[in-house]
Amino acid sequence: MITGGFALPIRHVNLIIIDIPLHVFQKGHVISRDGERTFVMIKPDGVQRGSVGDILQRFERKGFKLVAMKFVYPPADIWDEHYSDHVGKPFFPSLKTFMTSGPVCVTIWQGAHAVDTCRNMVGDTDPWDASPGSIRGDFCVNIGRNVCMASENPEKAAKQMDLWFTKEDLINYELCTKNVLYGEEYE
Ligand SMILES: Nc1nc2c(ncn2[C@@H]2O[C@H](COP(=O)(O)OP(=O)(O)OP(=O)(O)O)[C@@H](O)[C@H]2O)c(=O)[nH]1
Ligand SMILES: [Mg+2]
Repeated sequence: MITGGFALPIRHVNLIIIDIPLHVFQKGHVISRDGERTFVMIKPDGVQRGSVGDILQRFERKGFKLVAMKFVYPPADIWDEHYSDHVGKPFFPSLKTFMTSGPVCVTIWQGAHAVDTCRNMVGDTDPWDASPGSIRGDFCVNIGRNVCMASENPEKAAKQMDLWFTKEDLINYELCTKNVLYGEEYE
């Protein structure tokens, strides 16, 4: 029952009905089979614990397309840019030291809603909060050793992909499972 509020000035509303498929409005944009790209890194602890394969397999199993991958010893100063939001925070010096301590595996994945989905698959920053089933929920116990990262939004994804990869590093190929993965709801 409506108990309060105000009357809408209906006479001023021009109701135009256009037949737009529902999926156009999901997450505010058209769902494309090509989707979007995001950046995922296996951190030094993930590498040292022999978890690179297990972690990457999760993104493959989900149906995302691997478009770039590098195994690198990162230069110390890259973290000032990569984690620019955290420079000056109390944990930044130890974060930078740890992230420079060993090789990391950096990747780019592509698919529908890749940014949000990969982030959810990685899980909450503190493994204490991370749900079982997420990577951090399943692989680690310490916020400073949380094995894996994924970009938090499309802007960060674009910045991080540019920081770690050149255009030439991206491999252009068709995923042969694309049609069976996406079906007819995707353009
Ligand atoms: N020791 C400590 N480390 C922190 C804390 N907050 C963040 N970190 C570390 O800094 C990293 C970056 O922090 P955020 O960007 O806020 O968290 P996030 O996006 O889940 O993590 P990334 O995927 O690594 O970017 C985290 O993954 C942690 O390893 C903190 O309060 N204490
Ligand atoms: Mg982050």
